Amino acid sequence: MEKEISGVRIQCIKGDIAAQGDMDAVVNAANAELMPGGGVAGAIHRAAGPGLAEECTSLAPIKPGEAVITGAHHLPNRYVIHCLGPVYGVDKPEEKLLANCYRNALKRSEEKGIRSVAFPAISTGAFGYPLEEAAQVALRTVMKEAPSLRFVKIIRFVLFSTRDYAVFEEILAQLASGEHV
Ligand code: AR6
Repeated sequence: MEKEISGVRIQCIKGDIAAQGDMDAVVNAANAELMPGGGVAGAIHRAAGPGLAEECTSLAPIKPGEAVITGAHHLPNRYVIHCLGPVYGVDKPEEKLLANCYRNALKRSEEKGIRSVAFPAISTGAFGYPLEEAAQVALRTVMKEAPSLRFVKIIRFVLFSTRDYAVFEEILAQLASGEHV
């Protein structure tokens, strides 16, 4: 599913964030230390190889809402952008911190002239952010940023489960048609 907003193609697909070979950059749902973990971070570090964790060492720790960029090592992309999402119920205000992740990841992308970037649903796994709420924040934030992007032309949300995909797809359709905005 795809919607075009201010010349930016916003896509939702079901898939694996570590297997997005047609994208310039992929976003990692990182931990503060930028080390391998479970979920997205595990998949990204496994596919990238140990060089990624080595490169990350000098950039850590990061705070909730921040984003840092590294090379992609053995991943089929040019860059990895590492975001630390808020832990739901702990890092507050959650909504602002989660929106900052998406905004800052797009900022890092623009600085490098990146044209396509793929995001996972940050904070919705180990960090416990309810999926619908997180999807609203993620999609509203990238739609709000779209008009000011010079380089980024494709923003892809890569959802791991059929249910997660269905939620993102529905909210993107609603927001793009102007309902509930
Ligand atoms: N591709 C796309 N999405 C995935 C993948 C994948 N390969 N694997 C899981 N997801 P999480 P968080 C989905 O836990 O909540 C880590 O251990 C998953 O179903 O990866 O931000 C880090 O080290 C969920 O919907 O990220 C941190 O400590 C979403 O991606 C902590 O977890 C995010 O789940 C970060 O927690």
